[in-house]
Amino acid sequence: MPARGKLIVLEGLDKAGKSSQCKQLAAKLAAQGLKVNAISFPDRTTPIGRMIDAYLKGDDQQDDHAIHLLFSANRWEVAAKIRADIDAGINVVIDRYYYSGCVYSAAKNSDSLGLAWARKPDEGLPRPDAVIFLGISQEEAAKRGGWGGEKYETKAIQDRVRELFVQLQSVEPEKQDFVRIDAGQDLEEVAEDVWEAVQKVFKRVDLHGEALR
Ligand code: DGP
Ligand code: NA
Ligand code: NA
Repeated sequence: MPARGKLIVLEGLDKAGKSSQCKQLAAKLAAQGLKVNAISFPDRTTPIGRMIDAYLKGDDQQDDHAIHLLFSANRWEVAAKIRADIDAGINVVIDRYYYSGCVYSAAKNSDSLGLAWARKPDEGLPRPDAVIFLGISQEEAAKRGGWGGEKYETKAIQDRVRELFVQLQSVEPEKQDFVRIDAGQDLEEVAEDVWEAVQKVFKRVDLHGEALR
């Protein structure tokens, strides 16, 4: 029986270089003759995704809980496909997942929407074999130029996102998922570190015949 696919997530703040690292990782896996499906959340192409896109680009004041549930639903829309891919031996690389999900929502509204509340609706989604966290200092992120104009791209929210990612990396079970990489290095060095981390994950999963959780 061929090995199952691996589920690898890349996470980080805006400007950490996730999208470009995801593309490179998917290309490297494909170059090894492995099957790979690269996806990104939020997926703005579905009907729910279009509502999220309008929220991110607009200045409407929708309720934060309602918005959070849309982001979660947008992940559930794809959950069965992710499991099917993994079973079929296709590796899945994801640009943001429920880790961003909790952190951004809690960053926006920490009064009534904490990390624990935000994590609930995503419980039961396929758990990644590893989350590669692209960590970048405030100073390095600032050098990469300003953010775009979307909803969470303000200094206040990004500072809070940074703190909450640190918090999330200290609670069980999420804590065990993270592999931290210094994304302030040159892009090629970051790509090498990502590749090294991913190879370790492949070895670990195949060696122990770990099932997808
Ligand atoms: P991206 O297209 O990957 O840059 O994501 C767009 C923005 O949406 C980004 O600022 C992070 C945020 N985001 C991603 N997932 C979630 C989520 O589940 N909940 C909330 N509130 N924000 C999210
Ligand atoms: Na973004
Ligand atoms: Na994304």
